[in-house]
Amino acid sequence: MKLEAVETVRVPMPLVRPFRTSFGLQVARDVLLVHVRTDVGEGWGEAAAHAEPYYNEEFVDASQLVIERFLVPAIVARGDFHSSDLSEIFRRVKGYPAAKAGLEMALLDAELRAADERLVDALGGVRSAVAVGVSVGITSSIDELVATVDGYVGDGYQRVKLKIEPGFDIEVLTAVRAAFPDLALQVDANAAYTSSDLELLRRCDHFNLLMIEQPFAVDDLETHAILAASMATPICLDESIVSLAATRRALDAAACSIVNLKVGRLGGVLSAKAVHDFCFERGVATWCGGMLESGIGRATNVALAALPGCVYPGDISASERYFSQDVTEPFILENSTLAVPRGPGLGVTVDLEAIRTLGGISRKVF
Ligand code: OSB
Ligand code: MG
Repeated sequence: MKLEAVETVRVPMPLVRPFRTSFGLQVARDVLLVHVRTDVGEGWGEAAAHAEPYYNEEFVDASQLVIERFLVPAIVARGDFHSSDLSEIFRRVKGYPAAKAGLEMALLDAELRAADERLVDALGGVRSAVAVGVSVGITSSIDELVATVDGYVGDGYQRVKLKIEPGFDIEVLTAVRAAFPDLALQVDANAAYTSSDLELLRRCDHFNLLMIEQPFAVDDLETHAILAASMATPICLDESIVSLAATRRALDAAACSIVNLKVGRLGGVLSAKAVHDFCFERGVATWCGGMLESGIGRATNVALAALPGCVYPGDISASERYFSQDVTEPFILENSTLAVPRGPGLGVTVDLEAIRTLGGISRKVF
């Protein structure tokens, strides 16, 4: 394939409700899309970095610059290429996994459409619908959280993830578990705790949780391993899983027994698939995480979640849980699942009118 044109598109997308985590509050997504034209056709991708470098080092202004100044020129310099060459072409650029993921997604979309093949089939997905849950942000009161969870359960979500942080944990879990005794429940701390919180976190064993996600810092495998060895609830890593090598180190250190796959954190859906395959061979469960993506990134997440080793519900909610207007046809919840798109490539159609209405700003790169 040969690159003929690239544009980046920034789309301000208000969230239907604020999303608060231990690292910050989001009221809108600053979505970065990548649109490519190649000799075999067009494609769209999403670079799911956030506006600020609070989840990881990357932030969306930087992702856009890296795409424009380094990643696109590297592809152009190569001339003819295949999507499987991209990890090597991008290797010289350190970091910026969301930028790499967005460009790879757009090129995969173009390449697969030309071959009339679906992303889910190219990856080796085995499901036509994927089990999903909802990630619920930190609220200002426990009553508000219970009411919010109740709303999502009413919408049909059968798995809920609660964001926790010091001071918003045990009391919250006690109330939510009392209100929903049978709900599939898990928690995510986004690295908000330290080794002095081990005793507190062990109390999570009382709430029959599917897992505890990333209690400690990205590079603190040791404390994760200490916690994992001393409680029954499985530990899942998100932020720490930045590459295949990091995954191997985490598993060898017994720092987790479940791995969260994220396209924008791992540098693309192909490296997320490689981490999936590695975990699958080692008998380690995986699932697809989310970054509040638009319909473009969401389509990729749904395809990834169809892989056989993705055995826990994904953080891939219906479009309406995030946005009143998406940039593709909306993903709709059916029996706590989302259907895998049927069309070739990512399988979604980008709504240019919606991008315009939302105030999307396009910049020609090449
Ligand atoms: O840690 O999983 C996370 C959103 C943004 C950044 C990090 C995380 C999240 C979520 C929401 O939990 C997942 C989603 O619904 O997209
Ligand atoms: Mg997480």
